[in-house]
Amino acid sequence: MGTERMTEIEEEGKRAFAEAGSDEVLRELEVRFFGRKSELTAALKGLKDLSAEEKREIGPSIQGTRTVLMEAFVVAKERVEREGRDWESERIDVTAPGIAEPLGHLHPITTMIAEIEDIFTRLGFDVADGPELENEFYNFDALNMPSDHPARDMQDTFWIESEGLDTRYLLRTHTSPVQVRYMETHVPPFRIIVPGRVFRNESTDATHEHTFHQFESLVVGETGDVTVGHFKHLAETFFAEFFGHKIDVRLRPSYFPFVEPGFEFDISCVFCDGKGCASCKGIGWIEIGGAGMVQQKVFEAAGYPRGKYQGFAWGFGLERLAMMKRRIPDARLFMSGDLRFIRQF
Ligand code: FA5
Repeated sequence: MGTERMTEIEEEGKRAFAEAGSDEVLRELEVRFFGRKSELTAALKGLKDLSAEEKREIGPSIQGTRTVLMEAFVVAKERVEREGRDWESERIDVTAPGIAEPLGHLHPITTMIAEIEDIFTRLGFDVADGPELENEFYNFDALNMPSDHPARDMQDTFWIESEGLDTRYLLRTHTSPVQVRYMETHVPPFRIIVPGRVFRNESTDATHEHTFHQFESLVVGETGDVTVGHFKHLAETFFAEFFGHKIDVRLRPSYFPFVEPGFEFDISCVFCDGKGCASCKGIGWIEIGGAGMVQQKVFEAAGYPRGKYQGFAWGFGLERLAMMKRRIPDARLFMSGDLRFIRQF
């Protein structure tokens, strides 16, 4: 078989592959040109019987024809596949609106903590925190409430079984224990805020939940540097920023063992501007939290010398503030896990 025959096969094959219109035809052509009984295969097999000179003469043309036809076959295969596709059924409308994945978002209390932290950090406050599982010393004793102190009954407590331990554990009833924890490791002057979750073993209603959030603040300096006047000004500044308009703060004498003098503080009603409405029961003021000048016994519990420092502490409930700002009727909604409520924020 000579090189002329190879050229003929090549031409014939190229034409046949170019004209092939279906998979079946292609399979037939594959057998015809590359199959065991094809002329090409026979020619390749026959090479071994040729002399070296003949091999040199005809070998390359056999190989060349095979390569050309293989390429023609691949091209034809791709073309047949492309032509056979139902492109219309595969059309993608890139302008069709997508299907939105459901997205979660921050809990309203979390958002409010961030908002309040933002206001205080702009005023130069640091943010501190402490454990929710607290021990008796920090939650009570260090705050001037030894175990026989009647004030312990003011906050109904979830006690943790602590048998065999060297101290009794509980779920903290307020954020005030962080005052002592912070002072143990810091030297005045400082100003901090402490947002946190607290727990009380009490029956619930629209303004009482067993699990809620408090915001504590503590400002301490050398004796004479920090006064009740500073507290009132700070509270008015904070609440005005928080509600977006001027707010008055008033103090009423009250008792908390860890402050002396102690106060409860009210803000002018945010709904009627102090004129008197249903929300403030016609009084014009709304009760917000507790405050006072830090008891020297608390400084002593934290390891400070008596009389060297002076400061104020205050704390308020976050749910009650959120209820006021967003007009939410029930404190129990926040921890209810009801997504219909959460999704509104
Ligand atoms: C305290 O917890 C003091 N630690 C606050 C304090 C700090 C006083 C620093 C002095 C100096 P009281 O028990 O009143 O105080 O709680 C403070 C606030 O938490 C209340 O004014 C109220 O807004 C909120 N609160 C109390 N109990 C609940 C409850 N069960 N559900 C929702 N909010 C509550």
